[in-house]
Amino acid sequence: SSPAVVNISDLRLLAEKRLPRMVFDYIDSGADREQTLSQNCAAFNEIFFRPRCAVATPTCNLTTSVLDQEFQLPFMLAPVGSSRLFYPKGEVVAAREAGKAGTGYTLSTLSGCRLEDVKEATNSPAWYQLYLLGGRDVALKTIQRAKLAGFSAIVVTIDTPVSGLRERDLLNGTKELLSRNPIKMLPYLSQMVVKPCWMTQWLGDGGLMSFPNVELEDGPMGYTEIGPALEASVVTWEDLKWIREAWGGKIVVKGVHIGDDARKALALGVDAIVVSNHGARQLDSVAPTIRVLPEVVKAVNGKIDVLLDGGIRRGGDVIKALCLGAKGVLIGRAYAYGLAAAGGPGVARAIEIIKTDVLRTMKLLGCDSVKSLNNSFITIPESWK
Ligand code: HOC
Repeated sequence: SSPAVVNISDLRLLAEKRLPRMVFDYIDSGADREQTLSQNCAAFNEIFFRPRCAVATPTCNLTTSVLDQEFQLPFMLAPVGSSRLFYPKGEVVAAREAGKAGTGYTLSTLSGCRLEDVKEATNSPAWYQLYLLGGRDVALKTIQRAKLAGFSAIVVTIDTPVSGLRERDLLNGTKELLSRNPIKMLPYLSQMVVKPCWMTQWLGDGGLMSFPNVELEDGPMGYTEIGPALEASVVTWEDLKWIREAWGGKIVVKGVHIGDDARKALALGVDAIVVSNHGARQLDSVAPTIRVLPEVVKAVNGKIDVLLDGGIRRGGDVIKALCLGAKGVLIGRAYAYGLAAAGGPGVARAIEIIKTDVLRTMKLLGCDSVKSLNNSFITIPESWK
């Protein structure tokens, strides 16, 4: 908890220092011209607070309940693929820190750690994010493992009918790195050798990335070739119905942008929705998530929980989303930078920064419980209404 790290941008700079370009940009970049990437953050600046002054709030309650589970904080950790590239045992490390803070962790299908080990690392709620890679049979094995391991919800991402175009990843050879084929990686090795600290830790953690929760057949080289599977995870409403039945527990749909899709998800019997544009990594030029949150909240009319991710870098952003009707938010890059900068202490610092921001902002707003936040605490642009 170095005093030099006062905000998430500071963690981002430390991550950039430690990581090879291909790994840093994998976290940092977005799709196409990255319009939505910058606007996810910038849109929060269009919302202004309306504080109640001369109000004492000696205690502030930050707990929220989502899917009937208690979270000590109104934010949880979002699924972030390939976290083991950022730091040894990255997914386990991040889940452990979420658990210590009393908040949730969502494990990506594209985890480098076994889902059982990740679940074991936390006593707080852990959700499993599912891609349909390799078809329903492959997914079914993972669903059964996730159930057995004790994940309390499955999160189905619906915005990946094809992978978004991340130009920085193309230039840097990120796909080649994930392909696990050392020959394909050769041209990009120079990015790694200039980061000896990362490289030593990465090799110590086993080196080449693997995806132990996606039980694909091994390719001709004797290892799982994840590359082609990363091109798409097509999930239709029919698939969602199948997943809901195969899982038989709480189900969250992630990647909703519009009221119509929210209503479809509701009709299908899902338990929660995440308003998400995949951290601006899929379709560029979609509206920032905070901008479309009111439409989705209105569409579900309080019948299920609505969460949001995208662009959260400060506690004030969390509070603005709650004022607009979200039950909580997910942070992705904010903690991934911390993980990449310093492992567990980096994730802990990211959580602490946002938590203390939330607490301070609540006091400045004159509100003593996040459950009491509503749209009377903010002003939004006329065009959002
Ligand atoms: C399966 C097709 O969520 C990311 C990950 C992977 C997206 C792959 C999409 O990098 O955003």
